[in-house]
Order: sequence, then C-alpha cells, then structure tokens
Amino acid sequence: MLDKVLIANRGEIALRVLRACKELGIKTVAVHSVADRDLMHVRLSDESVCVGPPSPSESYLNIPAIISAMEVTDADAVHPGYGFLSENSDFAEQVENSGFIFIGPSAETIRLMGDKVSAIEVMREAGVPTVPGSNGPLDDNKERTLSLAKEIGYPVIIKAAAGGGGRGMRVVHNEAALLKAIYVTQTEAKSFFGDGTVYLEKFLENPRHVEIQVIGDGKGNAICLGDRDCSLQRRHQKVIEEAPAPGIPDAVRKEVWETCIKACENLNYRGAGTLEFLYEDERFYFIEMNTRVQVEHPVTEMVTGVDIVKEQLLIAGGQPLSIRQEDIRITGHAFECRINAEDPNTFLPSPGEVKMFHAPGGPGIRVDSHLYSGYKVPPYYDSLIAKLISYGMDREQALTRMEIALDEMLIDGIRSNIPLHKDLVRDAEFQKGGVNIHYLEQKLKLRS
Ligand code: MV4
Repeated sequence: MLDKVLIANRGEIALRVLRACKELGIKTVAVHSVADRDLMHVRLSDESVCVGPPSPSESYLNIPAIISAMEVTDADAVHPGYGFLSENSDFAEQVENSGFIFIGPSAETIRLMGDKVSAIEVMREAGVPTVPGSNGPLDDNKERTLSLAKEIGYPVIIKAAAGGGGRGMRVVHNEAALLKAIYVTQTEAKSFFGDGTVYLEKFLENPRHVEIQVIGDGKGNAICLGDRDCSLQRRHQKVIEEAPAPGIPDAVRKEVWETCIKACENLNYRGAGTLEFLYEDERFYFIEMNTRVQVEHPVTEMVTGVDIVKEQLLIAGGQPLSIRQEDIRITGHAFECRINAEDPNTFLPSPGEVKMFHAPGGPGIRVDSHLYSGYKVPPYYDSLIAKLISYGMDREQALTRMEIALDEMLIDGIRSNIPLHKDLVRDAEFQKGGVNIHYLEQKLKLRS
C-alpha cells in the first residue's frame, strides 16, 4: 500500500484527493504556488512545499520542482489530479524513472492516447465503434484525400492528432474548401503542438457528448462504471453533467460498455480512464480517451457508490480492483453543476475575496469545493470554485434537489455562474433530457 502521496494539483481536486488519502490512512504532501498558500488542502495536509511563483508554468507544471518535492518529502507516489501534468507522458516517465509511482496509466499508454490517431486505431481494433474517417493520418496524396472525403460525404472535420478537447479542428462543408482547410489545420497544429499530423472524420452535426468511465488494474482486468452525458457545454467547457446519460436504449448501452472493457483489458489499462463518444441516432462514435480522473467523476460515484479516487490510490499501491463488474449497479441519477468564479452574463473571470460562503445540504446533496469565507480566489488559474452535485432515485428527483440546493447556496464578494445554473435547471428542454452539444450556445444566443 502507498505510504505517502504528493498531490500535484490545487483547488477542489487537490482537496478531493487529500480526503481519499486520509480515508485510506495515506500521508499527504501538498505542493502549491506562492499564490496558493491559503488553499484549504494545504492547511489539511501533513506537509506542504511551495514549488514556485503563481504562473502555472513555473509551479504546477514545473516537473523538476515537483519531483524535487517528492524527494525532499520522501513521498512514494504522485497524484496529478486533472489538467496540469495529469496527461503529460514525459512527466509520468520522469516520475517512474526517478523511482516514484505515477498514479495513473503507464507513460506509454498516456502517449498512445495523447495521439488521437493511435488512440482511434487501438480502439477500433478492439471493436469500439469509431467515426467513419481516414483511419490514420492524412498524407500528401491529394487525389486520395479528395476521393475519401467524397466517399464519406460532406461535411467532414479535419482534426490535429495532437489536439483534443476542441483545439486544432476545422469543419469542411464542400470539396472546394478541403485542401485549404487541411493545410491550415496542419500549419496550426505544427505551431501549437509541434506535430502537424491531421486526420479526417465525418462531421456529426447534432451529436450528444456521452462518455464512459473505466478503471483498469494494469494486469488485464477492467471494469466499466457506466456513462455520463456532458452535452451541456459552452466553448468546450462543460457546464452541467449527469449520470447516467438519459434515453440510451439498454442494448446499445450494454454493447458499448462491453467494447470499452475489452479495449482496456487489451491495453492492460491501469487506473481511471474515460472514453469520450459522440452519440447520435442511437449510435456511439469514439473520439478520444482521457487518461486521468475527470472533473465530473462525482456523478459516477453517486450512481455506482464507487469512490473513483480511492480506487486510483489502491491500484497504484498494487492492490486489485475492489469491485467486480457483476457487482456494479447503476442506481438513481446524479447531476453536477460546475460553479465558476465568473460574471454570469459576460463569462469573464471574477477573482477576489469570498466574503461569505454557504454550502447547501440535505438529502442527496454533495459539494466538492475548497472555498471558505475569507478565501481569496487568485486570478492565475481555472475559475472552477465548486462542484454542486445532486443525487436522486430518478432524474426528476435529482433535478428538483439541484434546484433547491442552488437556491440555498451563497457566495458573496465575487460573481459566479449560479444564476446561469438556476436558469438551466428550469429549462424545459434540459428537463426533458438528451439535449445536444449545441443546445447551450443556441440558448445563450437567444437570451442576449
Ligand atoms: C467532432 C464533432 C462532430 N463530428 N467530431 C470537440 C471537442 C473534441 N473533443 C471533439 N469535438 C467534436 N468532434 C466529429 N467527427 C463535434 C465536436 C464538438 C463537440 C464535441 C463534444 C462536446 C462539445 C463539442 C462542441 C463542438 C464540437
């Protein structure tokens, strides 16, 4: 079992990891920037180390500083949380080469999934459904590319192999625009990611974003903890997530879960992972895999009863998975509202002192947040300040509980997107379930 874990992150996820460590009797080391001395988890950890100035590149992304902190505190493992170094294969490799444990998949797996072309290839070979497309990088054979696109049918989308999460992609509506779009996407990818490799897919016009949570033991066993719908998003930032994804036929769901488990077993996948899909007309299409714990993992925890972060720690310590697939039952429904320190109308960040914070409560309510009255939200990082999670026996009860909790929650001194959430949980289309990835942006356009 692990003895001491260094938490290479900040904010709510650092606190979430700290709580899981404490529950397992694991000692904790917090690392923080100069701007983050007052973070809640820094106070609650056994030890803390300041790793650099406020700028993320000099602190939370500073690999030598973090590995040095592991050495001086004699930590045996590092939990990267999400964002920052969580999907950096070079970091995972350097951690392991320094004799420490990286809590996550092998550097090799992270690298494989970081390249979207190789990720799609391994998933397709394992039987995971993918989007019709080039099934590999585009080369400079222009005639072949043109005839492939014609065969697939317009619109198509050109994506950078090193991209993901909405960066480095371009939709093409007709043959006349194809070659120029490929050239521009390649050039952009070369300058953004240092890798100009691009691939082509059929562009799905009105899909939902549905993702599947898996956990592997690194020894060929994997389990699936079900799905989440994350379609409600603005500019590739998720706003509300829920589990399970509403309205998916049982047979379709069962089939895709099975292919995900098989793929992770083939890969000897270790730790928590998420396969991202587009879902349209009752079909799943794999687009990418995230090799980290995700922001929205709590909705899955609520409907399965599995503590995903504890599983990550157990697996990294060499323990087997604590649950078998047969024992996993999805019960009830959960929502997560991402509360950001931002102007509810302009979406501009709103850092500053939280004069007062009051968390909601009651049956089926969970708040994952590092906020406290008097805390100053620094301007240097992501604006996520709280995740409000509701659980109910069914979707309607979970949504009602969320409405009540949003009305109870108070954050004074800074602006937040709570008003937006209050509006969304009362939206008739959202209440029906199954809105697509364009719904929120379309709604916001009508509002202004
Ligand atoms: C797509 C797509 C339609 N067709 N791929 C955006 C983020 C990245 N993870 C993949 N993305 C998309 N890929 C095909 N073939 C539409 C999107 C997309 C999207 C996907 C998920 C959630 C929100 C989105 C918003 C705009 C576009």
